[in-house]
Amino acid sequence: SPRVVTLGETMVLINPAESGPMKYTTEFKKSLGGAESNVAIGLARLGHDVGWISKLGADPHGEYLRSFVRGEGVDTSHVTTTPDAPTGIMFKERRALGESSVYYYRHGSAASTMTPADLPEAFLTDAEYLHLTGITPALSDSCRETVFAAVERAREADVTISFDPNLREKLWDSTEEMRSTLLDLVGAADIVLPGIEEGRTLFDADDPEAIAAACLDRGADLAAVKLGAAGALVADHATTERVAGYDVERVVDPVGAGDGFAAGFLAGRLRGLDPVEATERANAIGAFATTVAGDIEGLPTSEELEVFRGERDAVYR
Ligand code: KDG
Repeated sequence: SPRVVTLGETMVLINPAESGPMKYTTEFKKSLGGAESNVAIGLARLGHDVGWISKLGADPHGEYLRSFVRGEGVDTSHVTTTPDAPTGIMFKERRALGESSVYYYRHGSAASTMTPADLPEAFLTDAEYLHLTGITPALSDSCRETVFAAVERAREADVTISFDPNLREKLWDSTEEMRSTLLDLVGAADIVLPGIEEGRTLFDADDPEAIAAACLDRGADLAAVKLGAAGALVADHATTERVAGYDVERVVDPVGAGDGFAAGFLAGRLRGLDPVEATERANAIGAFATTVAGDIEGLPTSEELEVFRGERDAVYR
C-alpha cells in the first residue's frame, strides 16, 4: 500500500494559450490542477508509492482526471465517482506583468460532496504520511469534516501528517474563518509547509523564524517556511536553518512550485534525509516546477532532478 496518501479536489485546468486579460482570451489549453494530486504526481515521478483520495463527477472531465493521475503512477483506487455533481473546473489568467489570477467553477462540485464516509480505512491508516492542504476544508462543510476525520484517524494510527496551508481566500467566507480553521490544522500536523506570505496572514508574524516558531508552538515537529527564490527556512525544536534556493533562468509559471516543494520535502524524508537535506531537495523541485507552464508538467523525475542539481550529466541523444 502507498507510503504517502493525500486527499483533495482536482479540477480540469483551462490555461490561456497566450498571456493577457482573460476577458479577451480566445484560445485555451486543457490540463489539470489540484494541489494534492500535484504533490502525489510529484512523489510518483520521484519513484514513490503514493495514493490520492478524491471524488469526481461522472463526466468526461472526471474520466480525464482519473486516467491522467493514474497514468502518472498514483494509486487512484479510492477515488470515487458521483453522478450527482460535476467535476470542478478552473481557469488560470496569465498576465504579462503582475500576479496571475484563477477563476474557480467548483462550487457544488463532485469533490465538494466528499464526506468522512468516503475515507478508506486501511489505505489511510497503513500509510506513513498523510498530506493535507488548507484548500480541502474550504470546499464545503462536509469536506471540512472529512479533513478533520482524516486527521483523527491518522493520529490514532501514528501516520505523520504534513500540512500545506495553501491559502485560497476566494474559497472562504471570511479571513477569520480561514485563519481559525487552518490554525487548527497547523496544530494537528507534524510537518507544516507555509509560504512566507501565508505565514504572515496566519500568525501575525513577520519574519520566517517567527513563523516557523509559531508552527512549532502550536504542536508541529517540523516547519519549512518557503521564501520563493531565496529558498526556505527549516526548523525543528533543536535547530533553525536557512537553506538557499536555486536560480532559474526564467520563471514561466510559479503556480505549482509549492506543491513541488512539498513533494520534494516528503520524498527526502521518505529516503531518510534530515530536514535540511529534505529542504534542499524541496527547493530544487519547487524551482524546477516554475520553469514550465502548468502545475505538474514541470515536476521532475529522479534523473532530471540529479541533472538539475548538477549531480549527473544529461544525455540527450
Ligand atoms: O497549488 C496549485 C493549486 O493552486 C492548483 O493546482 C489548483 O488546487 C488548486 C486550487 O484549489 O487552487
